[in-house]
Amino acid sequence: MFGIKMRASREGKHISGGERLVSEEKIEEAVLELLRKALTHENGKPDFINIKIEKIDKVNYIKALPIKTITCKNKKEAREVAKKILLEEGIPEEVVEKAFKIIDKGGMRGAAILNLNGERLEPDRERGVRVKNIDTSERLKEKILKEGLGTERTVDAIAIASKVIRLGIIAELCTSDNKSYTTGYVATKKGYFRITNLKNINEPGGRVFFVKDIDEELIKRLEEEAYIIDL
Ligand code: PML
Repeated sequence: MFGIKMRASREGKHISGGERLVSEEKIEEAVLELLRKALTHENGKPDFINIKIEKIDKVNYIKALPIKTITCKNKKEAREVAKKILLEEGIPEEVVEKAFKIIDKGGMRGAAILNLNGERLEPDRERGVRVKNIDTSERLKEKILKEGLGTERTVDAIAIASKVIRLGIIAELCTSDNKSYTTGYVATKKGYFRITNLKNINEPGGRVFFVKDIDEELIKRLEEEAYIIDL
């Protein structure tokens, strides 16, 4: 398999990124798809696009978390729903509130990591931890889109969420960087809960992983181990 990664920026500021894990004969198609994504992103036109292709020796196949959408009428209601799911996983309320502040501030390319005392554990606070070497199988992607379980954003995010939960992260909270995309999610071992209106239009987004503890080895696995998420 080959990992293909794209990142696009303007005046040094990140605009979009994406990745695919594909067999050799699909490289060309995947590169074009990522290039199109870079050139048409709603957050702006890039002046720099980087596309990297590398061979990956070992790929793990895992099942996607079950997807459920919870419709909320506004951000306040959505935050209550997210909080309830996180409290059920044993995340203290003050740690959930801290996570909301982190995603609302935005500006991180990767995820912040919080332990149950609310301490930040990611080694680089500007960058965060970036979950890489992931993709969604064609049939899972088709199921999500055809059955209306989610959107293209879900197809990307279910790969991140399923991998991190498999690696032992207790829960993930996420809102999109895309200005107009207001549906976010909470993922736990019980599922991937899409929550509408988890942020307001034009607000930044972010990602937080909740852990008991984390070490260098787990960060390396989150960033490097390759996973294709399937049905
Ligand atoms: C992102 O843009 O990376 C976050 C995606 C959130 C997806 C929520 C959904 O499933 O609709």
